[in-house]
Amino acid sequence: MSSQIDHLLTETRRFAPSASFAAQAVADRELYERAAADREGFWADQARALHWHTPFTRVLDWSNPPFAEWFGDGELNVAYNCLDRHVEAGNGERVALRWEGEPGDQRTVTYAQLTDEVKRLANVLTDLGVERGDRVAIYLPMIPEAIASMLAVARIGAVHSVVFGGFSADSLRARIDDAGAKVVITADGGWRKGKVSPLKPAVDLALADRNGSGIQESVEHVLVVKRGENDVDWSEGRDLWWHDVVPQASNAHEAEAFPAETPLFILYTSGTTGKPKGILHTSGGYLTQAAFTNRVVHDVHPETDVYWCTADIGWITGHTYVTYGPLANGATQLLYEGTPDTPHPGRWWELIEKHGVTIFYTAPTAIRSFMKIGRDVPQKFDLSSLRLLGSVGEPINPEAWVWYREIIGADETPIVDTWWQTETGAIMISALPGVTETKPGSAQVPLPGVSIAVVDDQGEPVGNGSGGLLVVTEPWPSMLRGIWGDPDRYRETYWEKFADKGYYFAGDGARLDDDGDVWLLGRVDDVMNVSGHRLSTAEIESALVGHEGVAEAAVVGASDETTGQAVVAFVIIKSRYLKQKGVEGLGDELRTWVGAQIGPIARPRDVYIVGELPKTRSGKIMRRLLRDVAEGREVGDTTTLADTAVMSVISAQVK
Ligand code: 6R9
Repeated sequence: MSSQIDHLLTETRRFAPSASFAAQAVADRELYERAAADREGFWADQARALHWHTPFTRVLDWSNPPFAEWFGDGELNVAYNCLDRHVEAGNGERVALRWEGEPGDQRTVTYAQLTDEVKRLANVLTDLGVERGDRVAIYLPMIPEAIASMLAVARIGAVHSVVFGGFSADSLRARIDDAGAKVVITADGGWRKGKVSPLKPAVDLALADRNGSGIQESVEHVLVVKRGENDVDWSEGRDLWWHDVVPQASNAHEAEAFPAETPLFILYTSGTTGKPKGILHTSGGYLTQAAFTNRVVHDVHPETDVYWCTADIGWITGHTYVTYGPLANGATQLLYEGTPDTPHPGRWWELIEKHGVTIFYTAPTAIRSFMKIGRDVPQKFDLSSLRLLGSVGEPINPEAWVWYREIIGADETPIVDTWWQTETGAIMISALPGVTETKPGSAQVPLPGVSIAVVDDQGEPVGNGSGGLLVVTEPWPSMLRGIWGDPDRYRETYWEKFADKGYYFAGDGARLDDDGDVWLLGRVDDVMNVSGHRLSTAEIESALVGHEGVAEAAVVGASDETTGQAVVAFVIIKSRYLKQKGVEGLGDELRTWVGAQIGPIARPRDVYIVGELPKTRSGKIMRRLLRDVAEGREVGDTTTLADTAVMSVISAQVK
């Protein structure tokens, strides 16, 4: 890793903002000065851009760390801020969502229409018994109803837990159970890669008879959007069609004011253990930073821009930069249901041309896969409407950055490489377009109001030109407020490592260059980043050992040209199983198995069947060595292994 970063640090290309971009940019240099002079006052100013039913008088309460309160005595309604207030300001006819389905069907939803739909759905949810603080699971494709569902749940002070539609029934069940969801909102199916991918059957499976499981079913109702037109089973009394209840419901619904710290959502993300963590976000601080960062980093001019963030709402990027940020700002955005290459490899570029997209925010893995296909595909389309490009989810290598700028951005648009996490809720490190001179491959500088440092194991700053661990040194408005139901794990995971300093430990390695700019080096824990999605090695290992043939498994993230990292599994097969069934086809069977257990994104790229795994004397698997094998490198230092011969055996078996 460090040789790779040294290579990156020799990157010397610099791109100053054009005078014309700078002249119209939302951000300016003064933001840094104001935030440096009075950090809390700066965030209070940003919060006042929202509508508060009851204005706050306190900004930050950090008297009980690591549990923060922001704007604690203020009251607001998140959905009101994203909807009604734009309608009341006379912008009801502005388009909120320009939606396109994968098969090419289209819908245009104005702020007035979206407000109306959300009010009806809020009434439906209330009639179904959903009250303030109750949890609602959302398992939907990228259709306007998905956005409406999140906002309706928020409107009544309930808490949503969006589960990515690509997750399996088992993953869905674990998330429903952990949150104790009362209602699930889903669809019959959604369009993916040219066909309907069913969703309702996974919900049925997740809620199937639990006799003997010892788990009390929390779900009372399942609300189903008709999208895929696929046949679905029906549980009378439990299941309801959206089209039977939402259009009929009253569109009169007054948004109630809730305290700023009212829980807004839980979003599960992979940690270092097998059990996903339910990251909890609350209302006022989250919405403040979501709206602010979307405005200044994405340079959103709501009257004129057509903004497109390609993330699914199943991930934090979809929460903050599809639903809450842009809608709080009253922006017009494109929402697309399908995959980038269906029905043809130029589908995204076609959408940009057709809808006149001006701001485009996507992940390095997508950019690299387009690079692989070749520039002639995007060059067939008119991309001249684009004026700003963004990147999120993993480090973007300079080659991809430069390709993105040249081929997609006409060698002209600024690129913002934005570092943040599910836990941080919103962007933390990024260039400000129109202000910062950008460097390909570096996320660069903390945003105004955000305090970060790169430190050594003792929490001491490493200084320019050195590498260490990335920490956040002061609380920020959109920070996580905890892990659902597990305050101890919250403390241990993020705050214990630098407890004496009170720093938040992000789990990422980073390096400062001579200018003090930040270069992210990837995770320092057992979390992989595959196509911008976080997966834990432990979670996949536990799925593998759940297979009848597997005795032991070790999983590593190996670097991959397209997906950033790829899942590579090393498994030891039970000898009885080997005698009876042999290894023929077993690798493929295990790949499919993991896909079914967790979801297709977790499917290993390679499965190696080995006789032994490298372990330390205390029995810890040395993943570092397996990564060397998986990446085809010479195996590193093996002196701490209990059995130093084991690596040569494994290397031979892998070949
Ligand atoms: C928003 C999101 C968080 C992890 C994070 C880091 C990696 C995200 C990055 C980046 C380098 C960037 N990451 N953005 N690494 N440069 N611009 O992706 O949230 O899914 O929770 O992942 O992703 O490793 O710790 P999440």
